[in-house]
Amino acid sequence: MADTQRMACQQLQSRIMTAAEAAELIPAGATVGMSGFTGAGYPKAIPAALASRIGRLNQQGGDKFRINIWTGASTAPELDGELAKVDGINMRLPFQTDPICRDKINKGEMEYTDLHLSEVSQYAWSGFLGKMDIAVIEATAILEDGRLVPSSSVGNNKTWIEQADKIIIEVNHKQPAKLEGMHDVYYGTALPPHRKPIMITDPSERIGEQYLHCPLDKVIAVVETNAGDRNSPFKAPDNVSKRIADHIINFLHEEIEIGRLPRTMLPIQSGVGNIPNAVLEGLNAGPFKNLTAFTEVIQDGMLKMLKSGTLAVASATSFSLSPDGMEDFEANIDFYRDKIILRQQDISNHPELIRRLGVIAMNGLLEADIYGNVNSTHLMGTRMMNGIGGSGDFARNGYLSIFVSPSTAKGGAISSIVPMVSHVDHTEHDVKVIVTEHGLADLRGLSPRQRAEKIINHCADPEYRPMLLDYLQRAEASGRGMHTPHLLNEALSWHQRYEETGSMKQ
Ligand code: 0RQ
Repeated sequence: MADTQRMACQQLQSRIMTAAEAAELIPAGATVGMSGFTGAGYPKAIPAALASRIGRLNQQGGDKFRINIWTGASTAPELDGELAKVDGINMRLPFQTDPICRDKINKGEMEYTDLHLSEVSQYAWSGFLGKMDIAVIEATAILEDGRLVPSSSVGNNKTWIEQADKIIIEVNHKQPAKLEGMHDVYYGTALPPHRKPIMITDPSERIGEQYLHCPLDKVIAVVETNAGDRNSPFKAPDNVSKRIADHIINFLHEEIEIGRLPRTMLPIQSGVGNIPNAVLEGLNAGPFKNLTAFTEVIQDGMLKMLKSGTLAVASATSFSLSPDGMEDFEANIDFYRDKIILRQQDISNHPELIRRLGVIAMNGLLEADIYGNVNSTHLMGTRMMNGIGGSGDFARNGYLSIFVSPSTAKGGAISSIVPMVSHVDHTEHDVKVIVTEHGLADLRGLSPRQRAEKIINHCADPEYRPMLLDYLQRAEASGRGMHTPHLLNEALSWHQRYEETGSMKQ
């Protein structure tokens, strides 16, 4: 596609305008569906233009100008950060990672609802969230007939385009033109009782179309941009990440030897971050060939695996690449094109597909308790970190759900293994394996007390082990309930101690 062909739709030529002009079309109180998933494919110009308008208006006093923002997942400082800075966000959903947003949420100045990412479009379709006024969607190009070539994420864009009364499109000339053809947008979804099976039996299968349909009469503005995605660098895997990765890789080898995993493995899902990236690097260094990924996000490690042949195909909804990863992707896009499929997030994270394919899910945790319940969202039970994201979609429905974390945080002041988690995202019934740098606890088929022994002895930091064993023994001795023994007046005392003294240590 030549650059001049990025805006091939004649009918929309008259609606081309500046970001500031387009931002004027978004009224106070609007619910706006924006594109964007893990720092990819978000609108680059309109959010900042809107933030500067909101900032001006809010300085004049009177009622605050705020909007509700729904996205695919996290975006970037240019969107969440700019709008949060001017207090322009009322309700934010379904996932964010922005420090300014996080601060506002935790001060009670912004509403936030974090949702399972597979479920967001169903919520919108069912009317659970109210009406969407405007969709602001980044595209790589607009075809002659008005269909959109999606950009570096698909996320909820199909749903936002369908649900919104009005649509604004940002055509980003910086997005590689050769993204065209990588997407698979499925138009067969429906609400119950009209649902049909989703016919994917292998991550490589395509069931949809390469483009997003876009009703031209709803398009009120087109803005041309030329800016790259957020693309944050990854830290090189440190010793802790490498040890966690080694435990997982040894475990997967053992599962193959025992015959509980096929030699070709099963499709992998990997959360974003340094530990998951280290696991991917570890898999890449091993003997595996032609693996598949059925995941949300394609990160640097997956590109390396595709290049080496460790991975044959990756199905996701978005990229989350470092600057080096992006450079490699653009330079070798012809190689990657038929090995990467970007789907909407209600398909990339679909429980039916995750269960059918038997996905091996690997996600991060903030804290786990001795019985295997996992908190991946709330710091000390009250303050939001990021959100559940897709971890619940994959953890509950995966063949194996593995949760990873360093055994301590804040220089050892916090133990990641605690008597009782201060918030539950993934219950003991969903969590199959927990891994820290000290070891791996395979919890399958164990009773709560057996799980506790394993988690404490395999995963907890040695400094915290005696405290955890002491808690367990005293809870058992209390004679209250021997199925899941707890001392109710002490179960959250470690968190309380941290809040009061800055350390969980006694
Ligand atoms: O803060 O850097 O200020 O010290 O939390 O901790 O160990 O660097 O972990 O970056 O891998 O994130 C669960 C948040 C882990 C992530 C979570 C502090 C710690 C540090 C980060 P500092 P780490 P990671 C796919 C799947 C939910 C969404 C998900 C996440 C900071 O994995 O958001 O899985 N998961 N999505 O010091 C207080 C504790 C702590 C703690 C760590 N117990 N209490 N602070 N920290 N443990 C992607 C999508 O869904 C889109």
